[in-house]
Amino acid sequence: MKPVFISALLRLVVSTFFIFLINCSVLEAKVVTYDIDIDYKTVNFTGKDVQAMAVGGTIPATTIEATEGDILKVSFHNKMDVDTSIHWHGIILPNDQDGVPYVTTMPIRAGGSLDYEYPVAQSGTYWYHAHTGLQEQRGIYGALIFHPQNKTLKYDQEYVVVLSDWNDENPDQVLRNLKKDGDYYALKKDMVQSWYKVFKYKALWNRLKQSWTRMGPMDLSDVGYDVFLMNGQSQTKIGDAKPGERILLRIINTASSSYFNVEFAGGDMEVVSADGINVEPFKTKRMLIAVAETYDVLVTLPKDQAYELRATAQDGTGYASGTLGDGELVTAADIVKPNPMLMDHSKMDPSAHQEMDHSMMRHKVPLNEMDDYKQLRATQSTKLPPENPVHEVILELTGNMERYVWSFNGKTLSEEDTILIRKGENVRFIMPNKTMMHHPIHLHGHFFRVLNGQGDYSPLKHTVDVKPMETTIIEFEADQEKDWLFHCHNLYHMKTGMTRIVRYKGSERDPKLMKAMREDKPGFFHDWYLKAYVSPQSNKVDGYINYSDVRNILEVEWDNNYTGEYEVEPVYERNITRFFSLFAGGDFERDDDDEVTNHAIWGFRYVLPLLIDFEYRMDHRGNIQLGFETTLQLTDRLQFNGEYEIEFELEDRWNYDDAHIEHDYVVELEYRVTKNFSLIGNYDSDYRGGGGVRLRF
Ligand SMILES: [Cu+2]
Repeated sequence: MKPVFISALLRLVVSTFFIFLINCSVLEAKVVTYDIDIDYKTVNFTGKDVQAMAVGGTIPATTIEATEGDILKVSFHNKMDVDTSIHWHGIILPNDQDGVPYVTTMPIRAGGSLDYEYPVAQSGTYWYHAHTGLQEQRGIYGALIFHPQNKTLKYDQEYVVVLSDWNDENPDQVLRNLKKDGDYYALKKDMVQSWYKVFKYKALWNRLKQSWTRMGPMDLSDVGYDVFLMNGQSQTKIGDAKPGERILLRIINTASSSYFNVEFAGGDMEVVSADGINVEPFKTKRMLIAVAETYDVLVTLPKDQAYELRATAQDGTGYASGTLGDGELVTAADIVKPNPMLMDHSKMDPSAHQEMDHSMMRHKVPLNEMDDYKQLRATQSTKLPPENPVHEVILELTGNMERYVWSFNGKTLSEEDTILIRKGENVRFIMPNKTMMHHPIHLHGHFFRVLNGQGDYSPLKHTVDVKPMETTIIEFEADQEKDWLFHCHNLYHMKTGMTRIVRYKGSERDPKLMKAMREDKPGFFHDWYLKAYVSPQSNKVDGYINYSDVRNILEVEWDNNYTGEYEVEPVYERNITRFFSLFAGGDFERDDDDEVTNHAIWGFRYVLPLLIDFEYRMDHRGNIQLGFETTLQLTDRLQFNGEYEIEFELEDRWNYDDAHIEHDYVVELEYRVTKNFSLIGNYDSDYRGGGGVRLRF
């Protein structure tokens, strides 16, 4: 035979063999399909009917299950009149299946459908949720369970436990309220951090230290929720467990902004997996689960009784409860509502930790921030390939609670959208948290190592809780392509700017997505918010209007009395940092001598230690004015507002030789009857004393 023929024959045999192999693996992969509607649904969690959004007709959504090695095919049909989207949280999949509208995937159009299809390349407990607006808070979340091909853990039963938070109030309104006042829900949560409480709890030193460094008080949550849910109910029965059985609980925190302390009344929980990946098992009595994290725990019912699994919101404002087993109920211990007054995160280094724990116990504050992370240890080495170049990125977690803007390195997504990385590097994110809140930070499409002191066995996670005033370091091998979202999983923080796109250099986003984004203008994080008040009082009327986005503020402040005096001040203000802004505008005034002055003004505003707002202002005649303003929350409802101005008034323009000095001040006591209605008593150096009301809009 001719050699040409032999080689051709050989090629045929070899290629047939490979085609056979490929077919085998395709044949082996089972295709799991789901066909699911997304639609509005009327729910009633509080005694009031409210329109929610539901996937597959339920909240939480239909649990989607498959086995590692399967092909998962899910068709979603959007029956609503608004676009939606579904993101697969913690799943390694092709970029275009990730489900972030305009970034990786098209939105699921109002009235339209979208098909997902990807190979299931992992096992464990995960979840899925909407990535459009604040729809997740309205009900679009559910469990996603990928079973292992070979079960290594021994247990008799497994149950899914989906934790979430719910408000009847529309989440868009919740965000508008937070934009008006970052502490909007403090009263509802009974978490107002007043000076009365500072003295009551002898927390003066803490408070002074915090305000000296211009930090507001420690905060465990922004939103005051109506109810917390376990598998869609505030009280539920979990499975049909029998005493002695080993039960695997797949606990998923799908809440929009609540962390939960989870405790089981039947004894310790054995943590066997975190964020879907098995860890070295360890036992714990109680665990704090951050937003978007998942944990698998093993429990056993000691006797033939019912045992409570309780998930208490970290801020202590409520809990969701489930029972395992039948018979007389054994309840989990009540968790004392934490007292943020006594939490001093300015000295949270390991050596100080002991001290803090001690002082918290002395005040009967629960140790609800147990260090599960330190105990998390991978079952095999997670070391990154040492030959890869290392790319370090410092991402400070930053925020402005007063304006309710959350950001990385002081910039929101609308101002700086991408973190550029290269395929084949080991990327390390160093994240110092400069705020007084926890942030659950999540990266799409990757697992990262959390450097928690476990060395080569650092655990792999997709979501990590970064504690107030602490630094967390994560690292991962850049082994994907294109764009992946990286953000705080507190829905309201994500929406107001604490988001980035991790972009692989040299691989482009699908032009179809860019085009859709240009056409739809989803206006990510570029929203404008309005806040205003008016105070008719016996001696004067004053008012304030503020219309602002992330950096720009248009504001008008005015006051007048009933005899023709007035002052109106419209300005444009540009926020440079959390503490510093520039402004320019006009000042129009008529004083008690009927003298009218119209001045152009400009200057800067700066936040001084002890949270005193300072203003330096000059007008076009050279007059200079220094202003100081502060608010002290005295009790839950009573606050003191004070304002003091020194003016250097010139007889002649720009001639400082004969400047005369004037003092102006306003002091107010404001009693908040509701969030939008207050009683006011004031003394004003221009208008004398009086009283009245303040209406907020
Ligand atoms: Cu956050």
